[in-house]
Amino acid sequence: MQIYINGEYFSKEDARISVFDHGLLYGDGVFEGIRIYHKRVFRLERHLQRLYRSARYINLDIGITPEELSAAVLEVCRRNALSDGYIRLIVTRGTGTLGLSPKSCPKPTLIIIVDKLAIYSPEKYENGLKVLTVSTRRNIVDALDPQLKTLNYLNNILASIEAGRSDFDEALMLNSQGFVAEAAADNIFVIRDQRLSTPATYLGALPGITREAILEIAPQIGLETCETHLTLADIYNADECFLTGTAAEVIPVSKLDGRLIGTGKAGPVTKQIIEKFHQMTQAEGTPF
Ligand code: PXG
Repeated sequence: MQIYINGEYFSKEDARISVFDHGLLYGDGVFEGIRIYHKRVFRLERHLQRLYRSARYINLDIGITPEELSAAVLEVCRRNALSDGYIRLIVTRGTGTLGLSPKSCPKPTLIIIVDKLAIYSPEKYENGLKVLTVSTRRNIVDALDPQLKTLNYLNNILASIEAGRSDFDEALMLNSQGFVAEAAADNIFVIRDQRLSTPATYLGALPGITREAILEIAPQIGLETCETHLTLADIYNADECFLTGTAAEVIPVSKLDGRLIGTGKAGPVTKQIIEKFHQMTQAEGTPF
């Protein structure tokens, strides 16, 4: 494995950053998780756009252009020669002093890791996930906007711990007003009466790259789409429900808080969407 740090390559054992890096000290940074399918990077441009938006939000100058970063990502992919895998792109504020001011950090730390991906078992794609609505609410927009992908994932981690402690597969998070936001690391969709709905991003959902792809696929199979307010009642009473994310792709939800959703197995529309999404990942992507 060859890991990129600030323009240099290191083995997994030698890839190190300073304990004074503000990404570690304060979670001060941004990141992306990107998928490689068949030696092609899926929606690289959209991931880079989101990364630069996240960086702008935290007032971080990445220091190189999106074109240069894109070339670096593709070079790391080439060097690691994985035909299917996962890219983790991290930009931290860089090395500074123990004070939290970014003024002590002259240069950001840019890390690119390419690795194999750990995913849910095939059984979960057939029988669906058991999801728990957790008490941890999604970060509020006026404190840390969940539309950006920052290194500050404690909110999601606390949610994930809560669900895991009760042996659920995933956590569903509400926003501070009680509307459905998203799962701990995935977006949520419901299908009812041939309409596909997902929480609007301003309600606390990340604008997922997979979410975006699913919103493109839906009209192709005759579904209306809607980005809106959803409550728990909308999920409990859905015909079908699934989560989307770079790692999970499209995965059905069979149970939420003890309520069976639909038949409790992957529904027919969800299966169609999974099929279309697979076709998309096979056909698209930036080659390296
Ligand atoms: N919401 C949150 C909070 C996320 O972190 C998504 C939604 C889905 O977005 P994308 O763009 O991936 O469709 C994410 C993405 C991991 C891992 O290591 C997490 C994500 C992506 C890749 C890997 O658990 N989260």
